[in-house]
Amino acid sequence: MPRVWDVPVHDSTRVRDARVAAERAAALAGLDAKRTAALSLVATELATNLVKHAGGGQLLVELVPPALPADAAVPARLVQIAAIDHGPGIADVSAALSDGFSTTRSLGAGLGTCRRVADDFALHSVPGRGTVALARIGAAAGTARAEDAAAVRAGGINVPFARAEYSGDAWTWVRAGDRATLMLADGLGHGPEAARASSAAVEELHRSAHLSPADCLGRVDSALRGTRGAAVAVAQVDTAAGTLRFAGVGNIGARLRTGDAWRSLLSRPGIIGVHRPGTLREERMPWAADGTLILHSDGLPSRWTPPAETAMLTADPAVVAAGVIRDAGSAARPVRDDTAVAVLAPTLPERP
Ligand SMILES: [Mn+2]
Repeated sequence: MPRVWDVPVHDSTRVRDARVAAERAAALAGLDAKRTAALSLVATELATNLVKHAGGGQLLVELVPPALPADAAVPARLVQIAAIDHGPGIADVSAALSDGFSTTRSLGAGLGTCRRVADDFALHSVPGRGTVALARIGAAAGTARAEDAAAVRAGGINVPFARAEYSGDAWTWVRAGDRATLMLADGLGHGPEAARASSAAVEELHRSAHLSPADCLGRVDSALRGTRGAAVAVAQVDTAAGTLRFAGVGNIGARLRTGDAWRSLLSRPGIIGVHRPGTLREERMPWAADGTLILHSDGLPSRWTPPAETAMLTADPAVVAAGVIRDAGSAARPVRDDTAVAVLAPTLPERP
């Protein structure tokens, strides 16, 4: 089930909470002592930075599939830490990532060390708007390498309603040959029963990724019988054919960027596992080499603005997801449900 630690970090007493969350997630992901220590160091540094530089923020710790997955029926799980703030931002990101850099003469490890010990590390900052810092550490180093990657990568962020332990939303992705399949499921309501439904959908996708999106949905529908059901959308990119196929049932938002324009992909009414439509229809469209696809649950306000700036669009997909959630939120629109955002984007030839 999608266990997420949502740690508000507004003063230094919460840095310990961040570290404890990272250590619990490390245990769940089966990290050894060395990798657990690395993760703990990253959590401490990112949480400390939230307090010192951003006036506080949010630290999300969860288990995710790798951004560049190997072909595998059983997905590797990494621990992902995302630190999200509305602070003043970092004027010079590359300087902040260099070893020994400190704006407050801290004795902390520094972001340069975080980048070195993490399997993936990304930092996106806009002066005046805030910063997203993201790290992933898995049980074994180098499980996915850029050079053997498919042309796409994926990432996401999952925020449980009211800081619950489990999110009723879940997302995953899996590769089968030239096909990369991204799925987002929103279990009806929230809490553990919703989480059970969306986790069942994730497990089924890993058995069905060789199928078309409509057939995946059919399998997921069978797998979810007896659960309370879920809204589910499946998007499949065939990188060799340059096509995207999409099928969704229930309230999952989907936006596709082609060129500079974003369009919505529509799901059909229904609840997977409870009452599915008689025919599961697929939409098929070209997938541009620089395309970006964003799937989201209805915890995100329906009116949100997709990212436009290149630095964000070329960032790690989970950074894109974190930015979408951060920039869609406002005090005037309190969140009333779990919120998950999953992003499929091109793999960059050169990663920082
Ligand atoms: Mn929902």
